[in-house]
Amino acid sequence: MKKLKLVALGLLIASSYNCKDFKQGYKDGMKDAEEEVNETAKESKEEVAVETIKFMMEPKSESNVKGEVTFTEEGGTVSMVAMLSGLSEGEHAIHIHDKADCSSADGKSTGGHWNPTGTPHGKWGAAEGYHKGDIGNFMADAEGNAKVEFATDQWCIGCDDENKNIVGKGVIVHQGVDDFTSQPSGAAGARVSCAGIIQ
Ligand SMILES: [Cu+2]
Ligand SMILES: [Zn+2]
Repeated sequence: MKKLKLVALGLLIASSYNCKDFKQGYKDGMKDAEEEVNETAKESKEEVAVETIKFMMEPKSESNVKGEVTFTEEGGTVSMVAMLSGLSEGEHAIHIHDKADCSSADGKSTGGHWNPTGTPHGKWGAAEGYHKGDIGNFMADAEGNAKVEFATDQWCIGCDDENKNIVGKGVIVHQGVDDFTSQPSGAAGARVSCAGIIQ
């Protein structure tokens, strides 16, 4: 009888140990599953954070300059790529102007340079100051084509910071070159292509 009791106790201990083991194993499994869910949520959140907007650039001031401009925001940086054709060979200026309104034939409906910080016109990054729209100059090849690339963490697409938000502004390509010193716009000449940044 005593022997039987001992065996029963032994079984009880063994089974409770197994049960605890199983529970621990189950818990670990749950933890893995939770981590997996968190990882998936994180990945999809990052995917949502990439935003791309694209616009056609239309000829202005009786030019043939057209193309498209794309803005992509990822990880706090906005990248701009403009693909242009119909330019004269050589250097031209490109800026972001104050309004998304390309309705006028000369592109002046976009207003002056986008300048939310009230600083002088200048070369991007200059210590003396520069406009948030002062992208600068680029080169067109002998066929009149150009690819303009620019990236900055000082812009955003549709955020609440009006010192950074490019939505509601306009992209202007000029016939001439930005001298980075003439105020308020670098004496870059006629506005030959325009796109409104409208979300
Ligand atoms: Cu301009
Ligand atoms: Zn400027």
